[in-house]
Amino acid sequence: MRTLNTLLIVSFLLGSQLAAQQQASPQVNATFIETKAQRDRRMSWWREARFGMFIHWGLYAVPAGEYNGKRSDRIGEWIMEWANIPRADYEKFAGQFNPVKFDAKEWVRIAKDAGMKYIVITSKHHDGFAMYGSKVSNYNIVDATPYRRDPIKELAAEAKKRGLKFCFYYSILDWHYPAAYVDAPGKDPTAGNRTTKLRPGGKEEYVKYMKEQLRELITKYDPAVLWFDGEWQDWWTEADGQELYHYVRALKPDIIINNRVGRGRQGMQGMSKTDQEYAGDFGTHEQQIPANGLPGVDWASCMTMNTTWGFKFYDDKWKSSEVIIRNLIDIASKGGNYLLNVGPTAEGLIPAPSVERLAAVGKWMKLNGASIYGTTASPFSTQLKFGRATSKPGLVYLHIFDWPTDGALRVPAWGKTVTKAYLLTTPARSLRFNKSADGVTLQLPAQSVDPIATVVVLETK
Ligand code: FHN
Repeated sequence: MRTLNTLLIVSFLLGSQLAAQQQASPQVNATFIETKAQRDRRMSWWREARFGMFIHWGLYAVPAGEYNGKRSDRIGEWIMEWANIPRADYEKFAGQFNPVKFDAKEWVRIAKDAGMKYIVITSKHHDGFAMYGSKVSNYNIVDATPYRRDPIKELAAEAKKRGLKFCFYYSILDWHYPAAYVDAPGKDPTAGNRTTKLRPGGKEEYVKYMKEQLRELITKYDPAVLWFDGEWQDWWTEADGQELYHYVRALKPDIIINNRVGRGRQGMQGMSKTDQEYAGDFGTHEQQIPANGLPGVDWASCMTMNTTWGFKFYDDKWKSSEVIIRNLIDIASKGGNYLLNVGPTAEGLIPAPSVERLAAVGKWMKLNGASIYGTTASPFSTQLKFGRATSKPGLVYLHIFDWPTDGALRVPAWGKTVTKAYLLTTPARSLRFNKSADGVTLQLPAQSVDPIATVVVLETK
């Protein structure tokens, strides 16, 4: 009896919900109950990784943010929506899409050298175009473009070769699906739109279509994560999300699926509501970082490096390397992963400003990666004035953004006893420190190692 209760209790998020659903709706056809230990094993690489590359690449890179001379400060991959481009006109971009400069080796090198451990690429975005050799739809890069090659196949192979996890983004919203139409004032019924409607019988048809695409994506490329999106459609329900979640896990039991498969997500804040259990293994903050830590919760923040996901040739609002590195530290100090985006050009190049910034992140990660990978959230109950903290058993990593002018760093007490302190880059040279009731004061060298963030390690007992 105890074992059963434990199983039911630990099969959180979905197992027990599924059991309820099965009772509620017999059409659910995949059962997935896992113990906490099994979930921890499945999630472990992802929790260790902390840093990944998001890639938004598709036909929208052809117009690159401009259509009939019309530009917008809206995100580039939504051009079919904000430029009100009818489906038949948008399809013409396929004839112009020929990324001859695409080099899987170079893309994976850029990600790996930045310190990234996984890659999530758009297999299909809202425009419905498959960036891989799909047998389910000929609206794909191999059959519908002069390129006639499958870049996803090359990228998956190279990522595996270089030890990076390969993952897919997949949009539930599909502006190209024949049964979908737009019913909005001033919009062409076949253009893009935040929401679509499906003709009678269209939903069953489309769900079948999605499943066939997901089956070929999983069986052909063996992705480690499925990053769903576009789930905010009126015709898409939490029950659909649960069902799709189990369908995908039945195809690949150790796959990890984000919380945008169902309807639990609370907008850009990204975490699932708590009024019931929702489908998904991790929360998805977008373009934001939670104010406070979420220790013990699986979540990731995805972010652009400028202000668009898909390439826009005139978007030069690039974040600085300092902001990006401090975001990575801030997110890790709150127990989350950072999924940082690049939007390659239609030629197949990652924009130079992105490459430069990723190289700068890589330089910092080369020296300080231990203070990010495999860490958990800061043990301090309040935000540190001088920076952030991450932790491992018996270790705390202080990330110092503001170097104390008097060299004295005051660290508040948090219940552990400091036994040793040193700069992460010079472990053999211990730092002197004084203990008091309200914490320890470290004596730091006059100069910081890196003004963006210098890491001090505290050994504790
Ligand atoms: O509409 C998409 C958008 O194009 C982009 O893919 C982001 C990435 O997380 N998600 C949606 C907006 O929330």
